[in-house]
Amino acid sequence: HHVQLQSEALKEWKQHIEPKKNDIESIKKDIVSHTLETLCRNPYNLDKMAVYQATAHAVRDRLLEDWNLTQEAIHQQNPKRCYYLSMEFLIGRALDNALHCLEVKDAYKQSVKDLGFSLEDLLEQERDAALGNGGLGRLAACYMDAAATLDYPTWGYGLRYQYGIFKQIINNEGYQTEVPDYWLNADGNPWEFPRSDIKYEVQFYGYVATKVNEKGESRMSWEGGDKVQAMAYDVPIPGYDTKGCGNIRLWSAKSLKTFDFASFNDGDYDRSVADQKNAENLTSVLYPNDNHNVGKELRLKQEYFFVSASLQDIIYRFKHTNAAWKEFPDKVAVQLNDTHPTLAIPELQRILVDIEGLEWDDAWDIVTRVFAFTNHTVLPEALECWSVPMMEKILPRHMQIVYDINLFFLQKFEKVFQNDRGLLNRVSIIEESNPQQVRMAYLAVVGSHTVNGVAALHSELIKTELFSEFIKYYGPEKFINITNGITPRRWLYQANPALRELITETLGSKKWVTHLDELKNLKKYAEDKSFQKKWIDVKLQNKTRLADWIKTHLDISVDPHALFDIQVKRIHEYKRQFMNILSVIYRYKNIQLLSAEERKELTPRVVIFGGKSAPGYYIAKMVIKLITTVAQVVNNDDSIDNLLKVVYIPDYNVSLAEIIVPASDISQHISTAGTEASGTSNMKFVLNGGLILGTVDGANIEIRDEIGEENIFMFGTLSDKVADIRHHQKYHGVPMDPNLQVVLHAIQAGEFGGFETASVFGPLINTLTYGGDYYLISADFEQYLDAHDKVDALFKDKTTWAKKSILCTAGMGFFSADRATREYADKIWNLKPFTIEKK
Ligand code: CRA
Repeated sequence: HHVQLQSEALKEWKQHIEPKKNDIESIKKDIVSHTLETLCRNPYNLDKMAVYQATAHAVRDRLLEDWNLTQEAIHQQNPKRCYYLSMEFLIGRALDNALHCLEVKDAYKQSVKDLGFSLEDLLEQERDAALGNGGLGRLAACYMDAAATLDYPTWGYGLRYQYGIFKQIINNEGYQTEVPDYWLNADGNPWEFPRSDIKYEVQFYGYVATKVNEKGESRMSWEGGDKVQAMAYDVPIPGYDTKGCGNIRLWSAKSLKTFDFASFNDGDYDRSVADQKNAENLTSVLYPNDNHNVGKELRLKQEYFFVSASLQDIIYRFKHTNAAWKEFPDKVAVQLNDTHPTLAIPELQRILVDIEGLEWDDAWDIVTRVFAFTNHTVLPEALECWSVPMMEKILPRHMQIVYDINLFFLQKFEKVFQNDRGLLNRVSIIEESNPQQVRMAYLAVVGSHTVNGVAALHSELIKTELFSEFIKYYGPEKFINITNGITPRRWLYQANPALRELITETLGSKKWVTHLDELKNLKKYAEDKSFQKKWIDVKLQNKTRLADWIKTHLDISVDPHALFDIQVKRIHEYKRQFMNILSVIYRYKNIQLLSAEERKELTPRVVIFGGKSAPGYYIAKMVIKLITTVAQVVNNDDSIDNLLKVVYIPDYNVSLAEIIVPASDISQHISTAGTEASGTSNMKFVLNGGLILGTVDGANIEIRDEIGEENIFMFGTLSDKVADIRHHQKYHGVPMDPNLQVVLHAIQAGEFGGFETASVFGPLINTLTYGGDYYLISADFEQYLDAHDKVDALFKDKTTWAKKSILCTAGMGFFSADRATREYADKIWNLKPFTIEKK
């Protein structure tokens, strides 16, 4: 680090800086001066992007006041801090969110209007910060919002990918194609602060030697290899109703001029220049897999780069307080968001033993009191494993340390469970395959003091299946549940202005925005006719907003009075979008058979899909193709009297979710029981008064318990029955549901896209037949269709529907990210809020 200078004069002058003002005249001046000075644009040379940028800079100045206050307060109070390590932060747009959190949106709207622009237009200029795949990354963003709002001294750490999750294009043939998301385009990103003074070196490759340290002790030392530089970028995270402001520190890889030519490149100059470019590749792209692990070398390097830089930064800050190492766990909590940052465990152990000279056991005691681990999935294909030879090459010292961690763990384990070789093999951090693999989830369990699942059922499955052998040793207390939560700021206050106003007016205050339990006071209006009318009107407004979007962007006309049935999430076999579209085909064929009289009785439906498939996930891509093909046929069939429309919304992302979520009558969360750890969009839809059609899985179960089982449509095989059915189907074939059979025949007969297209769907259909129907689509199909019938019937009864919808919103207090974050702080981090003024 560079020399830190102190200036008394600067300290003195700091007192004279006037706080920014929020009146319209001041805001206009701020925007204009940013236009002229920050952007060097003039009134003859403006566009919406420039005015957006100027407005964003004006808002960010206000955020920064809070940011600086916060850092000062935390510095002075020196509380225990928590660091949330996550390879993904799916933030979305920042401007609208900041305007709402600072409660200056109206003033800005007027100011921008006075200057000749529309704020809504400007908001549309912003690119999403899409540094995540799906639920896991969005969860991290929601928790940062909550931590900032609750004044927890919590920072996020992540990677500053130059390319976020790809942009999805649905081509003319109805297939997904991918376009890179270069979100840090030439316009620049006003929401990040480059910290050129905060840089660390990160090492790769090399070898391990023994060295004698200052105390004369012999220690291992990691020598040679490659070095890459990590530079910090800070992203301020506004809190609501507080002067506090949170932070996510993202690392960007830069090449180092001081390259280790001697030991690695051996004077090979041109190669070393090429390697410098390679250094920057480290943080160029987010891996676009959701719930799927690929085991690529570059990914391992990203993970280590991330944890190395973050730990160096955390330790630098800790050392600044002159505390002794044994106090580290009292000052620092680190949460590992899934196994992606698990290398932090051997990395901290390495720093403490090799560099700081602590004894192994003392170091290990510190490590295991600092880290806690959140597991987000039980799907085997998602569990990270790294091949031992790869780790040995890239991180030779860490591999040794992992072996030692494993050895000491197994030795202790063996004392308790003697003479059970099989058991030792099953709990070993090293899998004895060829090549051997490091089981990262096991390493995370052994190196953490607490392991949590993300919904009640999921946390049970962790104990009974994933980590069942570990319970025998650690006891059950180490494994806890913290059900996921979502931020009510973005997902109701910001995304649903009409409902926000109705709720605030009805409850008489905005307390609900930070105390979501207050929503329960809506229950008493559930049967109030005039309230129901307003409630229904809000929903209609939001459906109209979405219908307009669909008309403008996709040129499909949908009737806002029809039932909006929505499934938006990553495309995955376990999420069963396939089952959904098969039921749509069933509905379509049924409508064709109905008489004019019968058709009058049917509820018109708009079935909306959205979501990205991993680029290499063939079956998921076929599901998209099937949906778009069915949409083509159905939407162009004039004979069905607009009773059915099918819409595929391309490039589903956070910004689109903000328009889609408030517009659902029904949303579908229909994973095979036991596969969806929690789901979080289920919470968003219900919070906005949408009913759920779902399976008995993930957080659906707790949503049911909170809102009442009469207010949710649930169906399907229970999780404890799934394994038996799979086993049976594997050996005795899949009993094909008769209605499903009809649907599959229709596809095979070329009713959707002709014979040539039908052959494209062959492999997809085979997953149900020869493939053994692993996700139980056939087994659940009848119950699924029955549930749809119930939805249709109930939708005709507007009053009952409105009542249920109100009770949905009213029952969602528990699912606030504030509650979840408090649980982490109380049960895992032992963290208290710091003191700062309220707004
Ligand atoms: N894919 C789960 O599948 C869960 C989120 C956040 C997931 C979701 O059910 O809501 O995490 N798991 O807890 C995951 O990413 C690596 O595992 C997800 O987003």
